[in-house]
Amino acid sequence: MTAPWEKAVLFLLVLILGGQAIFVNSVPYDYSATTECLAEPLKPQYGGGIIVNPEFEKSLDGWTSFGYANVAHKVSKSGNKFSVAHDRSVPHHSISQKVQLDKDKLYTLSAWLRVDKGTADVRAVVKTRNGFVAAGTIEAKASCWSMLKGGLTVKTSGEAEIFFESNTTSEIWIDNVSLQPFTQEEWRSHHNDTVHKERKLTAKIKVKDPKGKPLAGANVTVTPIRMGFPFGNAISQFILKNPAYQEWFASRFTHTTFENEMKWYSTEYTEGHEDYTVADDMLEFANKSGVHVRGHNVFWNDQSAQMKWVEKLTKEQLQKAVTKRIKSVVPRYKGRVIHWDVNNENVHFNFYETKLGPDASTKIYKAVHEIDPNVILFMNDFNTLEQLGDTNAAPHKYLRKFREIRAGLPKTAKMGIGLESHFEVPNIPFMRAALDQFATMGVPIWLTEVDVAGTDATQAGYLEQILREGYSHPAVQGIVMWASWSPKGCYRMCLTDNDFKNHPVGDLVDSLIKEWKTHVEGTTAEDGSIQSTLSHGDYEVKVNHPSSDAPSVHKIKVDPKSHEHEVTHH
Ligand SMILES: *[C@@H]1O[C@H](CO)[C@@H](O)[C@H](O)[C@H]1NC(C)=O
Ligand SMILES: *[C@@H]1O[C@H](CO)[C@@H](O)[C@H](O)[C@H]1NC(C)=O
Ligand SMILES: *[C@@H]1O[C@H](CO)[C@@H](O)[C@H](O)[C@H]1NC(C)=O
Ligand SMILES: *[C@@H]1O[C@H](CO)[C@@H](O)[C@H](O)[C@H]1NC(C)=O
Ligand SMILES: *[C@@H]1O[C@H](CO)[C@@H](O)[C@H](O)[C@H]1NC(C)=O
Ligand SMILES: [Ca+2]
Repeated sequence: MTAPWEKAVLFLLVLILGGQAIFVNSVPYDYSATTECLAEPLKPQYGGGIIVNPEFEKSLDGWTSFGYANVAHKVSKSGNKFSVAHDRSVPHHSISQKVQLDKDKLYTLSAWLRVDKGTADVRAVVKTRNGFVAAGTIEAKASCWSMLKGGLTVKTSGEAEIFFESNTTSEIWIDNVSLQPFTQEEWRSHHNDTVHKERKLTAKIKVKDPKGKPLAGANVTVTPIRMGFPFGNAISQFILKNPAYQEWFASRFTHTTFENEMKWYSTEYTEGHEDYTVADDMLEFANKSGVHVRGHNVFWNDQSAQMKWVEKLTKEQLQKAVTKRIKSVVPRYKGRVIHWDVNNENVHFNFYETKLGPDASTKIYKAVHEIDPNVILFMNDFNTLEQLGDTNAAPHKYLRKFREIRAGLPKTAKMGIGLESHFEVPNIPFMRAALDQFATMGVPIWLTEVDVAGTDATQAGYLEQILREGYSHPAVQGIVMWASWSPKGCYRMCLTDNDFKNHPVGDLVDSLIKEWKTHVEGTTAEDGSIQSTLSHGDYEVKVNHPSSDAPSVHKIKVDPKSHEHEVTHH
């Protein structure tokens, strides 16, 4: 564990732009989070930020009772001082602090919480002039301290009041609260830092002549062929007979998910009549285009997504049908899909648990793993990053299910965290704080179904914030959007019209792809080499030198395993 406050020390960033020195005081972002409940919690992040008396060292200075709760100051056996809100007759009777918030800033919040009996969902809420804004939620326990991590932005600047509410009336214990503001510029500098550390590297290309001697003064053009960071979009069966759709898709994306075509209700709508023709053809198209496929899905845990014939099965019959489905679809696509969404949306829904018992999901994950030990087993669900209103899918709820399944699998099984990301209005500081919590699992995190509701006026702006945040979070390993095209319209977001001319969201996606790819030109030095910062990916290297009439063309892959390349110019 890193000491968070060390990272929070202000540092001075000097940017030299066009010969001008610009000084930016930038607070680095603290990505750490703790999702274990601890006996002795950790220090407040950023020394508490703008919170007064964040550790309750100075009694209750800065804090007041909210509603009609009574507030006490207590000292633990080990000497830690904290506050307790008690005699709470309704959820929001609690303890609070007044803060000044700025509408142009992004706020990251953290706090350590505990209750005196049982467990409770505790939420951090900020009362603003425009109403209440939820900033984070956690399950607090009586035996240990839990870290809440969240964030918010506000619509108008001015005084606000932060407090903690719970779904029970037990005591809430509070300590080490932090509210750290960031300017937009600082937030962007966090993105930039991650992009430089995680998505790019300094690559060296050494050009030699056929005799193996370094070739100085050669002109080198490095052109991107394919992004290294997985960036994809869903597709529908309409792509099979539509060359314009194929061309539009294949020239942009590295990864895909089939919207419906691999789902059980698509491959065995009628009991016993399996038909994989459409899914097979789509897989062939993807493979031919160099596009990797996320398998979606073996099962979907939503009652309303079941076929009539499945709903009617007895427990024993359903168990047989489930086994048959796994043995049919998983071997068929073994080695051809990189991920499986195994029992889709099993944080929200429990069709199979209801019918087959509480360990139904775990058994299904295990069976898929036994057939395809290399495929990454994803838990795919919504409202984990999108919004705080759906407490059933808060990060800690998702992680509870994730841990339960992981505990039932062999250590060798690979799991992944799939965050659907169907957004309305994004809360970007909350999204980042939620990703920080998922990152504590140390497994691949993908945004699997990104889209944004709404109209041209807001959609592209929100989509940009979401995609940049995902691309720039150190723990996110891939992004797939949920904008498959159909002549009757898309699920919620179409990138193009029916002639594959971009809508504003399509233009945004294209400009991000362009930004995330790098293109360089230069001349080799005396030692025959050229060095440059390149995004991970596949490149074409074209070399021109007076020693030959024709350029030579080479292909290289730039990733953390290979940043030095030698090419021979003929
Ligand atoms: C708060 O942080 C202090 C160190 O600054 C630590 O000693 C204390 O245990 C923490 N308290 C809680 C409840 O996390
Ligand atoms: C409050 O939340 C906890 C933790 O999720 C849950 O176990 C409990 O049943 C909830 N209590 C009420 C009264 O809703
Ligand atoms: C972006 O980050 C890199 C590495 O952290 C740094 O060298 C560069 O100056 C930054 N650029 C901007 C515009 O912040
Ligand atoms: C296409 O299929 C071949 C043969 O199965 C495989 O080696 C290759 O990795 C696939 N390509 C992609 C992009 O999935
Ligand atoms: C190399 O590039 C320079 C500048 O762009 C150009 O003048 C020169 O002709 C090029 N040489 C070759 C061999 O292509
Ligand atoms: Ca304390």
